[in-house]
Amino acid sequence: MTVTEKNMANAIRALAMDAVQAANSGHPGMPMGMADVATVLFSDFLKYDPQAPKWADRDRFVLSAGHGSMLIYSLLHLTGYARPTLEDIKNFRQLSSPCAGHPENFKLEGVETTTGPLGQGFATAVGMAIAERHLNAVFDNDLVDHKTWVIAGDGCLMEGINHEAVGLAGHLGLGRLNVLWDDNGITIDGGTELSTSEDIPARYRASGWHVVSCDGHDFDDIRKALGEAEADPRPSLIACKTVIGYGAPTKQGTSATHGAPLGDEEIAGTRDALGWEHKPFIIPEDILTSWRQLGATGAAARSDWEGRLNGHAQAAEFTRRMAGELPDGSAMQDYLAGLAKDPPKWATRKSSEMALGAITAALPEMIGGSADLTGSNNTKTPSTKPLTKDDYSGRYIYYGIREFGMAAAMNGMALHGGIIPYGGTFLVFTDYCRGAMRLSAIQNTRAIYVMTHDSIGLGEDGPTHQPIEHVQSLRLMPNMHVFRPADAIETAECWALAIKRADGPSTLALTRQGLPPLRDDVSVNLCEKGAYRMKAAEADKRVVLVATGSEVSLAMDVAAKLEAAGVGADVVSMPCAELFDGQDDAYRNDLLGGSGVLRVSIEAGTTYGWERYTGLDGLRFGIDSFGASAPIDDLFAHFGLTVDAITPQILKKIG
Ligand SMILES: Cc1ncc(C[n+]2csc(CCOP(=O)(O)OP(=O)(O)O)c2C)c(N)n1
Ligand SMILES: [Mg+2]
Repeated sequence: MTVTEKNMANAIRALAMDAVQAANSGHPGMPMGMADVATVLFSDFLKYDPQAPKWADRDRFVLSAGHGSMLIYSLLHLTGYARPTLEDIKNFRQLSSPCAGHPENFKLEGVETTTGPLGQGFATAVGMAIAERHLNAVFDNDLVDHKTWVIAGDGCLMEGINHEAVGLAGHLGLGRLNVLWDDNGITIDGGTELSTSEDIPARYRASGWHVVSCDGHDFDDIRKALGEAEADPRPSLIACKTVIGYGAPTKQGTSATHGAPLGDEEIAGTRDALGWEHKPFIIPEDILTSWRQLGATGAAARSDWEGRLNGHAQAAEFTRRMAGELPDGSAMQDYLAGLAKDPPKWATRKSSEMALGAITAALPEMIGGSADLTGSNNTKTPSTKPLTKDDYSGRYIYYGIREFGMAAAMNGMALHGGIIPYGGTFLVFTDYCRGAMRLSAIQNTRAIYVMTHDSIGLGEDGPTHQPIEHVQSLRLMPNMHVFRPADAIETAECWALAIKRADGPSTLALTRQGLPPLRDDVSVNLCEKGAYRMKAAEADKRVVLVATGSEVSLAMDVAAKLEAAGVGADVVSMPCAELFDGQDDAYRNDLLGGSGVLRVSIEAGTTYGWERYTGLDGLRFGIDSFGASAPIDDLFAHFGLTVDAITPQILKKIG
C-alpha cells in the first residue's frame, strides 16, 4: 500500500492524542490541527538532518506554540532523531522523559529553543534570523545559507511581544523568516472572536511582511503557500486555516481539544474518523519507513556543506565562533593596565562603554544594541557599526523601543550560535525584558544585559525610572548572574566574567552617576569570587560593611569615619552575589564571619534579602519605598544613604 501524506500526518495525530491520554495531561488539539502543515514542512521545505542535529547550516525550526509540544516530539521521533524514542513519548510529561510538558532545548536536540510562554518563540526566531543574515554577510553562502521556520498560534500573535518582533523583522527585512500561523480561531476561552477583531494580515503587511494563506488540511495548497513564502524576499506569515483537534468527532474545532486529554471514547471515535486502526503508540512499519526515508534525505545537504566547510579559508574561525569559544589571548589586559595607571572617575556605564571598546575590538562575534537608549546605555563602540537591512555585517542593532523583543532576539542570536549578544536599556525596564531574561536563564544562553541607571542615583527622572527591587529580584532568578561593579576596574572585571560565562546570562547593573576610583591593582580579577575585602579593619574589627556598586565608595567613607572613632571596619565589595555564594565556606566565613562583628549592608535598593549576609542582628541600609524626583545628592540624603546618616546608627548598634 502506498503511504499517503494523510497517513503520515495521522501518525502525528495518533502519537499526540495517545501520549496526552497516557499522561492524563497535555495539549492534543494543536498537534492534531497542524499535523498536515508540519508534514509538508518536514517533507519538502525544512533543511535538517536527524543524524546531525547541531549541523550549523540547518534550518532553524521553532515551535512557538510550545503547548503543542507533542507535535515536535512526534516529528523528531518519526524523522529519526536518536531521541525521543517511542519509550520517551510513552513517558510524555514524566520526570524520566525528555518529552517535557513544553519543549526544552536542553533536553532534546532538534528543539532549538525552549518555548511555552506564548509569543517568545516567535520573537526568539527573529534573533535566529538576524544571526543567519549576519553570519552569511560575514562569511558567505557556502557556510551560512538557511532559513528560520516558526509555528505560532493565535496566542503567539496576540501577545504584546509579537508587535515588537514583527516590527523588528519587517524593518530588518528578514526574508528568510517564515511563520506558519495555526489560524484555528480557537484559544482556551473559546473562539478568538471573544477577544480580538484585529485584521492580522493587514497588520503584518503594514509592517513590511508578505502574507499568504492556505487551507491547512489541503497538502497541495499548503505546499503552494510555503513555496510562495520561501520565494518572497520579505518575512512571511502563512495563515494556515486549520481545525483544532482535527479528527476528533465531537470535539474538533472547539477549545475542548486545546489542553486536555480527549478521553477514551473520543479517541476511539477519532481512530474511526481518521481510518487509523492501530493501537496506541503503534506506528505501522510502512508509515514509519516513509518518515525515516524523508528524514534521511537531509544528509546529502549536510555532507555537501561539510565538504564546503572543510575547504573553506575561514573554516577555523567559523567553527570557533559557532562553538562559542573565545579567541586566544585576553581582550582586556592592556585596557586594564591603562586603567590602573590612571584610575578614572567614570560612571560605571561609561566604564562599561570603555571596556566594551576593548572587548568588541577583540571579539568579532559580539553584536550589541540598545532599546533606543544608546547614548544613555553607552553600548555603542567604534567596532560596532549598525546592522541594517542593507548591511547585515554590522554589529550594532537599533532595536527601537522594544525591550522585550530585544531580549528575546538576543536569546535567538545566542541559541543560533556564532554570536555573543549584548543589549541595553534602563535597569528599571528589566521588568519589560524579564520574560526573556528568564528564558535566557532557563536555556543557559550567553546573553548579556547592560542595564544602566541602576538606582536613585539617576536623579530627577524620579520613581518610575529608579530601580528599587530590580537588582535583588534579578538575583532571585536562578542561573542569572547579576553584576553591580563599583568602579572602572570592577566594571572591566565583571565584563570579562560575563563574556567568559558560556552557559548562562549576565546582567550588569551600571550607574548613571560618576563614581570615585577604588582600585588600582589589576593583577587578579578580584570580582571572580563575587565578593572580596576591599579594605581591612585597622582598629579592632567590630564591623563588616558589605556594599555593591555605587555604595562601595559610601561604605569606604563610613569605614573611615568608624576607624576615626576607634572602631575597626572591613569593607567588602560584592559585585556578584551569585559568584560569592558559590565560594567555599572558608572563603565566605573569612569575609563575613566572626563572632561579635556587626554586619552591615549598604545598597541603594530594597533591603529585602540582605539578611542573608547580615544576619537578623545586622543592619541593612537601603530603600524600601519608591524613589523620588530630585537631584542625586538630595535623594541620597533623603533616603539616609550618607556617611552622616549611617555612621551613628552603626555606632549606636555596637554600643
Ligand atoms: C505568555 C503566556 N500566557 C498564557 C499562557 C497559557 N496558554 C497556553 S496556550 C494558551 C492559548 C493559546 O491559544 P492558541 O495560541 O490559539 O493555541 P491553540 O488553542 O489554538 O492551540 C494560553 C492562554 C502561556 N502559555 N503563555
Ligand atoms: Mg488557536
